[in-house]
Amino acid sequence: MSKKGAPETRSSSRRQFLKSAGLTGAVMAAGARSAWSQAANAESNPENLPPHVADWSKYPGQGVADRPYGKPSKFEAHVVRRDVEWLTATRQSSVNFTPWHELDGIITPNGLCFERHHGGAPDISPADHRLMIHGLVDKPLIFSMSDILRMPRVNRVFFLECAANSGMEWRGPQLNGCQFTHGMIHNVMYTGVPLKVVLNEVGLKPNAKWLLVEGGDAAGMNRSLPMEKALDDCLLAFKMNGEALRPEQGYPLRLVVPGWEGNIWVKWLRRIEVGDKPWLAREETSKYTDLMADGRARRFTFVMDAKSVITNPSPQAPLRFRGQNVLTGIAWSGRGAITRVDVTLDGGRNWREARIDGPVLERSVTRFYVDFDWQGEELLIQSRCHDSTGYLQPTKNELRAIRGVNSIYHNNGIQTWLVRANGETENVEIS
Ligand SMILES: Nc1nc2c(c(=O)[nH]1)N[C@H]1C(S)=C(S)[C@@H](COP(=O)(O)O)O[C@H]1N2
Ligand SMILES: [Mo]
Repeated sequence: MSKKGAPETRSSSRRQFLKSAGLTGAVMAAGARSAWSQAANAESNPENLPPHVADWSKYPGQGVADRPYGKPSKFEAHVVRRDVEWLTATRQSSVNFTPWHELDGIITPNGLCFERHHGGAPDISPADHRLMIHGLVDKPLIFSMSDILRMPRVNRVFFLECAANSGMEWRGPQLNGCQFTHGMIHNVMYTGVPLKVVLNEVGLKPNAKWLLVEGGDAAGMNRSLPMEKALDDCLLAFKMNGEALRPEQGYPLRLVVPGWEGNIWVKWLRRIEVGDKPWLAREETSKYTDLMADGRARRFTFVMDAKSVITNPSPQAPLRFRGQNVLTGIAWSGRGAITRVDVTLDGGRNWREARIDGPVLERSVTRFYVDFDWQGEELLIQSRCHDSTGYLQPTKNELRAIRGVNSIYHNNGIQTWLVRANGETENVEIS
């Protein structure tokens, strides 16, 4: 760990990452390591323990007017999104990461959902926001937010994963913490209008096959979306986890493209152009290709394949006690539901089926547990998941055999953590 708690880099392959991601420059990272320790393990004040009467039992607490909008306890101040300063040239065109090692269940709290934007996050007045739909339609229309809020809406839980999640890890272990290796994913309940409802309203011409979806931010992010997906399960979302989208998640309107890479989930959605083919030259997609070993590139790799990671223990959440312990993690698949998760504690010699708990939904994060006993032995822990298509999460070497190591995107390989005898946990790989 560096002084400032920057995730450690283990080789120079980050240069390759920066280069391929079209990013330059390097500085430092945020989040002191000490702050990562779990508050529940901090030293106790004996004055507050039995047989004494705890301080907070002696006086009334705060009143209901003190918190018009509630915040977490001050003891949870270390539970924050973190960024890695050297990863991108600017803080506007950058990314921060979800602290999965501090979360449980399947829902990511809005304030902890990782952010990725290419031109900073605007805060747009809903009164001034418009969505224009034009091109191969019968009736081009401009929708206001109040138009959209009067259309039939649905509630759906989905994960959003950036295709670059785990992108640093192609050549070997890089970043010490699941927040950094796997933090470019969040999972929330969206409320929104099915895209097909709005497309029905404008009326599609017979040759309407693709949509160009475009954001209203300074980056004017745009991508080509095939009509089949648009009419299947995409949403125009205005709420997440019950409340309005946060500015950084596209307030007042974002596109939800279930199971597909985060890049196409355009935020601050202002325009949809309907056409008969993709807009290859113009769009961001030219960057979102997967370079393979032989120099050829995979394009239109929209779907996020099944993937899992153990969030506890992990480098930011070491084991602290011998005896009874809880191992937990998350699994997800852009192709369907998670049907099973296996966990090994001994580097793959023995696997056991993890206990899945909480809702199991398609294209959503699923939570798993292994309740185990630890006597201070060294562990090599991994999880691997199966999805409803019968797919099994591959090892990193299986992925490399097909894709080489020049990729940034779509790294869904099995993650290994080494738990040392003192409980400290590290990002490693076993061959
Ligand atoms: N308008 C706009 N939409 C955007 C982006 C952007 O920069 N501008 N970034 C995309 C990328 S690359 C990702 S991974 C997701 C991230 O969504 P989040 O910030 O809610 O995590 O938004 C996508 N939508
Ligand atoms: Mo992304």
